[in-house]
Amino acid sequence: MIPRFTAGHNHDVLADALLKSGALIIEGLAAAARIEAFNADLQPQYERLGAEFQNDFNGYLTRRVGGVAEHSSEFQHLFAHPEVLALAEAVLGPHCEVIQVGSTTAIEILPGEQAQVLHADDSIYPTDYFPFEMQVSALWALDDFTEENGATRVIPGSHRNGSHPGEASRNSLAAEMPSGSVVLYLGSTLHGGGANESDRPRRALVNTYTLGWLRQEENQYLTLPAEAVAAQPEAVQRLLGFQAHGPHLGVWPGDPDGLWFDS
Ligand SMILES: O=C(O)CCC(=O)C(=O)O
Repeated sequence: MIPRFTAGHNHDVLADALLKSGALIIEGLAAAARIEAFNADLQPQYERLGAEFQNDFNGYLTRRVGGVAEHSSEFQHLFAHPEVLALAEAVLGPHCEVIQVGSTTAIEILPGEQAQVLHADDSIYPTDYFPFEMQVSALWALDDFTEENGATRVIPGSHRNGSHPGEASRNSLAAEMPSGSVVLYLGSTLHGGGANESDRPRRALVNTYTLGWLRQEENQYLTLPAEAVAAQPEAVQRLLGFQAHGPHLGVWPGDPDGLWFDS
């Protein structure tokens, strides 16, 4: 079972559930109007760029868009949602000074797409060197997610400190949830997009958060135009990596904390 909560639940309870199960769902975290506006902003981008990301891993009936901060003014509200950030902080905060973005990806799984191979997002890092989680992913349902339309599949307990069930018992579960809900999973939790056997696309936004001293999966400094960064509130700019990690790592002349001349 994927633990399931509604918005406004106690953060400590949620953090415990995430660390124990490796995944959890929070229903009804974003208003329908916000999701509708985000989808409207992204639709032309799927048409323009979405097919460029098609490959064996992403699928050939899936359209993706990266660098999402540039494409919708609604992005910031999902990316910096306080309940999501509280959980990312709870998992990652003990191992870094500040957390930061890993990647931002809008995903449209089209009818007929097969299930994606199950994987752990933190496989991009040398996780064997570190005895703690390096990443948290927050995948927002931008349509109602059902088993039929390709709801993200998750294996609770498959994370590094989980029960590590044997291959035979590794049955993935569909993160069924209404639009505006989010499924969070640890970087080491096995998951993947489901097969879309419906006749409509299934849309999602997945943002990953990582330790502030790691390299970003999606390099925001070179991906986002300066105007797109400047349009974000300061807290979002910082989360996108536009702040140093501690007093010495990643400083630059425009550092918001004036660390450049101190380091
Ligand atoms: O689209 C989904 O449901 C999951 C996508 C995913 O896990 C990935 O591409 O890393």
